[in-house]
Order: sequence, then structure tokens, then C-alpha cells
Amino acid sequence: LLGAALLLCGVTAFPSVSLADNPIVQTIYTPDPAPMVHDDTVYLYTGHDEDSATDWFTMNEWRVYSSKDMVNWTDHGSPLKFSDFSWAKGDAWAGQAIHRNGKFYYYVPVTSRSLNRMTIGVAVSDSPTGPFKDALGRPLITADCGDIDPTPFIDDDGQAYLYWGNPSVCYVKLNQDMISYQGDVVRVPMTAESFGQRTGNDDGRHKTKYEEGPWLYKRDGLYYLVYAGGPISEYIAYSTSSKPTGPWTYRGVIMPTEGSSFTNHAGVIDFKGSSYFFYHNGALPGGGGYHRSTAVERFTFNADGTFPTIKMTKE
Ligand code: FUB
Repeated sequence: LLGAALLLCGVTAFPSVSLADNPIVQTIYTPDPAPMVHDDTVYLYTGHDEDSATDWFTMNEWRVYSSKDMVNWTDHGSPLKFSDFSWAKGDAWAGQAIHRNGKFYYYVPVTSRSLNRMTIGVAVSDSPTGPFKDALGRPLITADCGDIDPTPFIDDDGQAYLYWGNPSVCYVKLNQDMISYQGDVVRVPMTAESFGQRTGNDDGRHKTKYEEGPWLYKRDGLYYLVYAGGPISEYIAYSTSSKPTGPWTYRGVIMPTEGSSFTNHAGVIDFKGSSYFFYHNGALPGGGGYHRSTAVERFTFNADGTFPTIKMTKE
């Protein structure tokens, strides 16, 4: 489908130039893709699965890659580690970065040492490839909403939002400074109309198909909330709204469950006239639930603005 890329090694001055297949990165395991378009370049932020095969999400740092053509990718190394947050004790889970006013803001979940649960921090850099530094010296979000998987979004009117959460979806309106927010944390009503009726074995915590990993995206005036659905093994589903704050209407599955990773995590961008769907799977040799890799598919929206079904490919 797409001449996605093989990334050979950590190179900044001499970009890797191999045409290749999914997964994009074939040197380490890179879950939780979060692409960002800036200055005719795609910056791809990922996690780093460092487990031995039987561990549980040993993740200590984030990684960043870039491409100007979605074929050749450059490895910029690690722009941020959980240990860069003095108050965090681990768990560099799924983050996402965004640009505003000449700076880059990277929202990431990490476990707070004092609260002993996941919280969301924000780090800032003058460069999309980092290094990023803790902007606050404390978490930005401690809402106990299942504070993982933040997705920042700036609307055309300049208002910024941060969505996140598992098992619920929560959001705040970010201030212009991007490191504080106004008002209360809003807990989105988890209704079947908004997120689909959950079927099959359930853990009792999730009321709808929504599991985790929200990605807020706008196209032709329509807001899309793309997310991992359950019960696990995860698939990618989405809901839409005429407003960035909902109410949301469930629209169906984009990417069905497939392969050896029990999680999936999506990111959607438009770049140089095409739309791209990033996700992760266990397709790299040795891959699986704790050895996940980022892959990407180029796709075209249906004429009515709905997503097509997108299958995982190896190219
Ligand atoms: O990578 C750790 C967790 O697994 C992420 O936060 C979730 O989205 C799932 O991908």
C-alpha cells in the first residue's frame, strides 16, 4: 500500500535512505505512534518497548523519528525519558506532541511517585526532536480518570484541548500557554450512542466499546475521536461530532483486531495531500503484546467523510 520505511539506525546527520516495509522502525520496538506534521515534515513520536517477552510494559523513554516523504525516516533518538520528570517513577506510556508559538509541547503519561498511579505530565522544547524538559515540575493532570494516553488538539479558533483516559474519556480546555488549563476536567458521558455498545467479555469497568488511546482530529469541519476499542484484543474505532467537545456519535471500526499485540493505538494525519493512519502491532520478528512496532497505511476517506476499513499491511 505504502512505501513506508525501514529505519536502519540512529542517524541525524545522515538520514537513513532505505525503501522498505511496515513496521517503520525495524531496529527497536516502537509502540504508541503519535505523528505530528510541522514544516513539511512528519515527526513520529513513539514509545519504546524494552521488555523481555514475559514482562509487562517496561517502558522508560520515548523516541522520535522524522520523514519528509513518508519513505525515508531519520532516527533522532530519545527526546524524553520518564526520569526527566523528577516526580515520576516509571511508565513512559503513550504520549503526543504539538506545536504552538514556536515551541513544542509533549504530553505524556507517567506514574507519579507520590500518588502511585498514572498521571499526565507536559514537557517543552524549542525543537520537535527535543530534548524536552518538564514544564511544570509536577503533573499537569491528576484527575484519576485513568490518566493515560493524552491527545492534544488546537482548533481553528485557537482553543486547545487535551483528551485522554481509560476507561472513561476526559478532556480539559488548555490555556494559550499549553501548560495549564481552564475550568474543571470534563468527564465525557460514556453512552452506547457515543461509543458503541460493548459486547463480549468485559472487565466491568468499560461501559462502551471505548477502551483507551484517543486521537482527536478534524477534517472538513467534522471532529473525529479515534480510539482503541475493546474488549481486548483491541481494534481501532471512532466517533464523530460537530463540536470538539461532543456529543459524540459512534461511527464504527476502522481497523479490526489482528495479529499478536493485544493493544493497538492510532494516530491520523494529513501530509502533502494524503491521509495516513498510524498504528502498532506485533509484526516485527520477536514481536507481540510487549514488543510492539509502529506501522502506517495511506488511505482515502470515503466521499461522505467516513473512514474506510483499514487493514494492516507489510508494505
Ligand atoms: O503502551 C502502553 C499502553 O498500551 C498505552 O498507553 C495504551 O494506549 C496501549 O497501547
